[in-house]
Amino acid sequence: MRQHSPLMSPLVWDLAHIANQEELWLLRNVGGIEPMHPEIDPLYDAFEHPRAERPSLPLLAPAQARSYGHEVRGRVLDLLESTRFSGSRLLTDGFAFGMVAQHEVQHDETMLITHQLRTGAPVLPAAPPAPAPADALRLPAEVLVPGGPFTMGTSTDPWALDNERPAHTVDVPSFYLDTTPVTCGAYAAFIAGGGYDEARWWTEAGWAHRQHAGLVAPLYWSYSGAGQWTRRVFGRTEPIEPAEPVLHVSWYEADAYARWAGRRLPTEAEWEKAARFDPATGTSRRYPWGDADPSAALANLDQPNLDQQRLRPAPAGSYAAGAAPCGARQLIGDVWEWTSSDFGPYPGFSAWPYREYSEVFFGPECKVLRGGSFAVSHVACRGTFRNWDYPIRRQIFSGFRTARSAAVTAAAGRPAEHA
Ligand code: AVJ
Ligand code: FE
Repeated sequence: MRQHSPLMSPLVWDLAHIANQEELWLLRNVGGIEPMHPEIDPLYDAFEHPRAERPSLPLLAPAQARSYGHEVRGRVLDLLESTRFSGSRLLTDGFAFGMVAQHEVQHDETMLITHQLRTGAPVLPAAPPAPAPADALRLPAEVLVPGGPFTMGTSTDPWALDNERPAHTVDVPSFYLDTTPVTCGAYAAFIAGGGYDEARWWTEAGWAHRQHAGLVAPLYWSYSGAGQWTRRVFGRTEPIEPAEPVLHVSWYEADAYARWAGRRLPTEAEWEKAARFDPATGTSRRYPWGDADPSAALANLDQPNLDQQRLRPAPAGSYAAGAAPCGARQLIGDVWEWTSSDFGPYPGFSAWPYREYSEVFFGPECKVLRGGSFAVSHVACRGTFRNWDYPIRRQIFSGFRTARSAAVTAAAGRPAEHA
């Protein structure tokens, strides 16, 4: 019931909101069934009540929220048995069911973000971090993605959401992309090198935010002296793992790191080309490794549902089997990756089935994140999937990797290289 941060809903709101959306889209829209509790609809409409307001609403209590969810799910399973996946756009390929399934797992990640924010008992027993991959040290720092057109987005993936559509051709000049996400160790070097102290690495808005918010390190990091950092991970404090991708950085911090390193964030099109383009066939894959569904050997996804729950990214260089044709690893899973791009419509976009999923967020206020985190379900993860948030946000499971244009000689960034 409690609100752990004004940025997040009370967990019990997410629980009943999941059920309410399922009721709206499946029982009412698809099934034509009468509303079960029309009086509660406005409470769970995300656009009627911003997150900060939600704790003061007369929400269903946990037991009521659970029984509402079970009641809806039982009726939905009955409906599913008698539904034919044809006859309307909402039903084709079971889209409405797919959309609702994706909505639920997205809120599962949201709820895990709340668990990371909250204080109190640890979420999980301590599990040792995964070992670093054997070839991590031999991996090239960056990979080349050759220039040329590729197919971005999709018109055929049956459960793709409106913002991933339609497929269209984008010409992406040659560029280099980090083989792995930026690690905690590399990020600690940015901090130690004065990255947070010099305005020249930051955009104007980023520097203003860094000053105003007093940023000195990623969210959840604490300085323990002598160059050492600890961080809070789901209720436990531990030393940072230098080999793990950095988490909980804002777009402004990611962008500043990239400039300090003499590089830049990749555009969204660059990210997707690196993740999907297969030069051997000239086509775009569903995932970096091909079209096969994700598995535990290919990507760090679905962590909330695994038996061996670590609830954290794997060390940089993991998942060799999930590498893209260009050689980049961990594009899917582990950490959401900030791109330089604003969230906008693809050419030919049309809002469907509701404007409030994507369209109302289009514009320069939101930056796109790609690839999915350890907390993302495979149901809501693919090479075309787009996430977005404000550039100051960092309670999300956000990291990044950097890029540079191949045609241009990399400008020396950090002071050491000028010296
Ligand atoms: C795509 C993660 C930005 O949580 O605001 C959940 C997903 N949309 N319910 C969000 C979503 C409606 C959305 N993000
Ligand atoms: Fe929602």
